[in-house]
Amino acid sequence: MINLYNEEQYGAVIKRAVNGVFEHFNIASDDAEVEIELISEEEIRELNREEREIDAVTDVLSFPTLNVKLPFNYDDYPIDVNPESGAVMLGEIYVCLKRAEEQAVEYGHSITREIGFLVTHGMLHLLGYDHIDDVEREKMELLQSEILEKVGITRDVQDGDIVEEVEEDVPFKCGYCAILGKPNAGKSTLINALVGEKVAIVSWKPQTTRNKITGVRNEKNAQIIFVDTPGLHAPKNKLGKFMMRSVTSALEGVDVVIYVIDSEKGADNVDIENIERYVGVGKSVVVAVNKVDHVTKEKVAGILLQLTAVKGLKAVVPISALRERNVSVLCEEVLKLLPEGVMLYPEDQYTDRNMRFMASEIIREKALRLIDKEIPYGIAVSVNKYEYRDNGILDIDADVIVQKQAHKPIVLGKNGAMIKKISTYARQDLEDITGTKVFLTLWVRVKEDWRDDLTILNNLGYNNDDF
Ligand SMILES: Nc1nc2c(ncn2[C@@H]2O[C@H](COP(=O)(O)OP(=O)(O)OP(=O)(O)O)[C@@H](O)[C@H]2O)c(=O)[nH]1
Ligand SMILES: [Mg+2]
Repeated sequence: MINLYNEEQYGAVIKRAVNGVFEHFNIASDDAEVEIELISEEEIRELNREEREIDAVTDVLSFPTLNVKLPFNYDDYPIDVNPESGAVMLGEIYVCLKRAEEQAVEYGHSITREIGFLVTHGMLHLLGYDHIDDVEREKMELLQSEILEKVGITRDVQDGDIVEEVEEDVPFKCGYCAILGKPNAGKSTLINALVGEKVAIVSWKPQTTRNKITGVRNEKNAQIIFVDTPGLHAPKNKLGKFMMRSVTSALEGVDVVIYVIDSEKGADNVDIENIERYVGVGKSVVVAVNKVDHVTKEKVAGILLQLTAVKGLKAVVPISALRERNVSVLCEEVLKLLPEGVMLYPEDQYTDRNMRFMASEIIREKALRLIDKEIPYGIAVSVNKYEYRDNGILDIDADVIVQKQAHKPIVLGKNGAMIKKISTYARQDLEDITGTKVFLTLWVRVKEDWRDDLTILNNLGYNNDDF
């Protein structure tokens, strides 16, 4: 990122030089920021006097704000980030225009080349290079020449040769991508990583997700609308049937399918059949081989090899959704397959689900994570009150519904310890998400075999209008 002051004529070469240095050091241009100004002889002399106690005109001055450690890592400088731009401020560079003009004549090349040279020199200073002795000087000069050569600011470049690079007119893409796979494969972890926000709850218990949930990712020239779905399984009750119908409905109208495989378990016949079915109905299928952080390279290679036999796959990407490894590569593969289209969600909206739904899911997540055994599968959460008081405090009252009388004491715990724990963890998450103080009241209620009771299912929001 470059903040350029009073410069129009040589803006293009300055940007070319700065970006050349960024690229050389693998610094994303959004991650770092520099200020550059072309100034007069008087101004540079004054700066030189004030800052370095040298009362003389010079060609270039640079003032680093940090001791940069190379390779540059954005996360190493949390307190040096400019809150407005989100970039790490590297420092300032001042070039004396008059001096640059004189030196250009002296060396017999254009002013453009001279300014490009001086800016590159200043940039290297900001990154810690110096010419204190001959060895250091030689190192810096070599690097300087290499970068200038790479970006085409050569000795024979003429004024007017380097012009602003116009961005290509890339068409905007927008489309839906459903995330499917067996229970516990890591679909919800993946959608959260892709969106950069928690849109879906996660637990190590299979069948955590019960509804399809939308999460939006915005790129510079694209919007991808991901849809998380319940894990594919043979339903044993009406809730299970609803869950599988919500998968079918998520598939309608999607352009791309990410099929997630748990590399610990490998791809079995059911996975292969599922993938072939989606390819067969004309979906563009990308397979994500997940949890590679937890298995050997040989195991991953075996799965990749196995998948080469499946016809019609657009891509197979090994990933770790949990560690966010290769997630952007996966995203690029999806992006290639999306149609052109206009943005469907406003840029600041990252899910289609409201906070009432999120509150009930977060409470359910804590119950799933904290309570052992089979009981969590029979738990539903119904939020009865979600209201802000005048003083900004958020009151949430919810029922934690269990399907058998015998489960109630387990969810309550000894002296209410378990429900208190669920409530504490859920409240902390809800306060983080809403940014307000939350008063959470939970009640444990029994609704016998609610998972097979259509009326209760509908009341809990599991109905055909709301897959
Ligand atoms: N080691 C490892 N664990 C992962 C990874 N991705 C997900 N998990 C874990 O796998 C478990 C299941 O993750 P979820 O994201 O809830 O899986 P899901 O596919 O959405 O599961 P259902 O909603 O039940 O279908 C959780 O314990 C996650 O922390 C990964 O990349 N590496
Ligand atoms: Mg899930």
